[in-house]
Amino acid sequence: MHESLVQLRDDALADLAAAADAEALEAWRVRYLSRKGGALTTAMSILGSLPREERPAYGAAANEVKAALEAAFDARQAALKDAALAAELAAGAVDVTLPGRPPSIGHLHVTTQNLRQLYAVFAGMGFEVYDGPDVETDEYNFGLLNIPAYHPARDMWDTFWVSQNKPGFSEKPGLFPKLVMRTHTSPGQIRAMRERCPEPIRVVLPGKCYRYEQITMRSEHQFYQMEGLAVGKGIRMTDLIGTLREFARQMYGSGRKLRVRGSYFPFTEPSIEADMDCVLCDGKGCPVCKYTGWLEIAGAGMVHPVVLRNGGYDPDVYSGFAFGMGVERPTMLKYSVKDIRYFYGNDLRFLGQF
Ligand code: FA5
Repeated sequence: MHESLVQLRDDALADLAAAADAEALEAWRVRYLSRKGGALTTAMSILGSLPREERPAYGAAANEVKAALEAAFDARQAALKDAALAAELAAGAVDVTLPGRPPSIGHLHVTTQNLRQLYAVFAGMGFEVYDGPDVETDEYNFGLLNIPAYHPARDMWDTFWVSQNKPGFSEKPGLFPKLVMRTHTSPGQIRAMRERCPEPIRVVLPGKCYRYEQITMRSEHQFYQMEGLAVGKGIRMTDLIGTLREFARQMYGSGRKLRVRGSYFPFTEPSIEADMDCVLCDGKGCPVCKYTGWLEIAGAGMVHPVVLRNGGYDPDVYSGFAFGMGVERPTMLKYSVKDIRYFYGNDLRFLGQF
């Protein structure tokens, strides 16, 4: 082979081996294989100046070098691509020996925790949980609880009415029952009584209540209540007071004191408010109990004879007591939560504390 071709081939292969990336590879291709001014083209161009008898051998050798360089180029290009891919894979590889990221584990909402605690305390006194619907008829929410349409006590429960787009509803008012989002859990009393009558009853009725209220730090338009109802023969006010005292002690500590004050609810007669001595200052007086030493825990009373009758029980034979308590407000007192809106604002910084 012509010496200059051997030199060209060896130089080119050495340079190719040193080309470490795509850019260097392209520069090499231009330098050696480019048709315009590439080293091989230049080597071919001297063919005409050679003696005639040397030309075939030179031409064949030049083609051989060209084929060798092209094959070497392809091989180098493939090798560099493979190396780049391998480097990319290595950089993005999952290291299976690294410790895993711990999944964040949730827990029950503080209201659910409280409700379960309430169920447990009352279950210990023989009360079972009884569920009523969130959407009630006007009759169950008010009428059967001795709150007729004109009764001023209806103002105590500003109400979300449920619109009913049933055909014929507007033309024939009264044909369909008027529906409300229940304003309290008390309508469940009627449901439990009508289902169980004439059996004795001991139930708690938890659930969400809805009131068309101004939202403030103490008042939400959706909040939980838990109702209690006991019906049977010979049930007296002292049973009610004993039940609430036992509840206060189990829930808030064995030394808790209970006091009752006269009150008014249309569905209980007589009606009371039950207070316990303040859990934060032990009854000495603090900002939470507004320096009275007492915290309100429930509205309650003896089931009104009209309500007993509406539930199917003869008030001359049966008697009963009922109580109703909020869930969020006592929790606010227990944990010094300043604003009721935190409960359902879904801020994990708040909820994670419980
Ligand atoms: C009632 O709703 C009566 N049904 C309770 C009752 C039942 C009395 C059985 C007698 C016998 P009251 O409107 O006071 O009562 O509400 C009871 C509790 O619900 C309140 O003490 C309070 O803790 C809670 N509550 C009422 N309105 C709101 C509100 N807007 N936001 C948060 N909690 C509220």
